[in-house]
Amino acid sequence: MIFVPLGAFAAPTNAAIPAGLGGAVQGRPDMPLDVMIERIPAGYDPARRAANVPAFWVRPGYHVELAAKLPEARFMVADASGTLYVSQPTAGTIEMLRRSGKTYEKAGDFVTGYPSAHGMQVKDGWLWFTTSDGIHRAQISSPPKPASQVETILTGLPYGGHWWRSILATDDGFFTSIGDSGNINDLRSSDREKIWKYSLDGKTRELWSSGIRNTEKLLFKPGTNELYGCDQGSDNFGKNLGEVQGRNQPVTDFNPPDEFNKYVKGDFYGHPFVVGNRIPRYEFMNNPDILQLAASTVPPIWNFGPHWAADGWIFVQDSALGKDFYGDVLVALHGSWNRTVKAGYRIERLMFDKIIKEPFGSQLLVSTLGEQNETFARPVDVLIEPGTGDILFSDDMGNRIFRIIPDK
Ligand SMILES: [Ca+2]
Repeated sequence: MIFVPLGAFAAPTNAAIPAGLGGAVQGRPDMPLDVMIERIPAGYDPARRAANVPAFWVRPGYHVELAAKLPEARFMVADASGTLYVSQPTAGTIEMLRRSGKTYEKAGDFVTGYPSAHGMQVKDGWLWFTTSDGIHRAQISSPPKPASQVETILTGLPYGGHWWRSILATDDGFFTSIGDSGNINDLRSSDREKIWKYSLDGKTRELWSSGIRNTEKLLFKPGTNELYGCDQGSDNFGKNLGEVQGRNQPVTDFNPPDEFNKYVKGDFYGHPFVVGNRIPRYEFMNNPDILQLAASTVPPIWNFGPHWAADGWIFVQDSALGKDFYGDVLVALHGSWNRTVKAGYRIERLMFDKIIKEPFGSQLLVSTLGEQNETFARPVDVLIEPGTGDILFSDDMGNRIFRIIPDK
């Protein structure tokens, strides 16, 4: 995903499929459609979605219902009592929702007046949340009430560019990530393109990892202190070869991947010099240290498709999905904005080998692109719903939260 000014990101930016893809892939008018278009399986079965759900592709074995309508629904967390908190960065609000059966009703604003409020975490009775320039927390209550007081723990983080901040509070500190100010800026000497670990009071910090482009959510693998996150790949990979965005970009359309990374203290993850599995970007080919940078880059433990825009994600533990999903990851992919043909726009399951505990495959659960590549939703975050174990995912284009339910 490219950085966009706050307030503009919710707008769908994808053009419709160009008429006649031969014109879109100059030099290869024979390129088959199925190379350019995502291979969404046939069988858009309307029985797999409720009447008020758009014409998504839904994996056989599941169905999708509408759970809530909420403007600008971005990230989601739930507390122990089942209150759902949803961030609305442009409004600067974190909204509370309560479930009534299979749908949600508004239960008031938890906080207002925090523009760019985005990342959230519930820990020990507090809701930690981020704005672009800071980290805050407020006490939660049951039944839900607006926060009586917000503690600002950290201010002064760089604003603008990739403005989304992650938050992962632990017993001895908190992690946050700061992305590139643009597409491929060399910001090695700045605070950006890094994951930081701060003391709980925000007064001291240590560098955790570097070479990050835009990681919006950090989580420990359950039961461990291993830190993971998705990182969104850069744009215009083929520009130096003469590509023209939107008309003739055969290289960029397929490069680089979005990444799922294990972030180890002290390690470097490549950005902006090296993408995916240690491939240098053309812009940096003549750097005298490019091979050294490639050698020091930790490759992703999984590569998602290019421009899929991996946003929120979660490790699955107990869920309605069954034991087979335990230890897997679910990812909400917001979808491409500048690929010739749209890609991403999905809820994807990243499957972990149960013995060696590493990813071995990924599986499409729901595509929010229609049969004609129409955009019906842009997924932002995903959550296992307390009490039911269903999957919820948010959509900041249609201002909705959907529920994915396994067939009984
Ligand atoms: Ca990387």
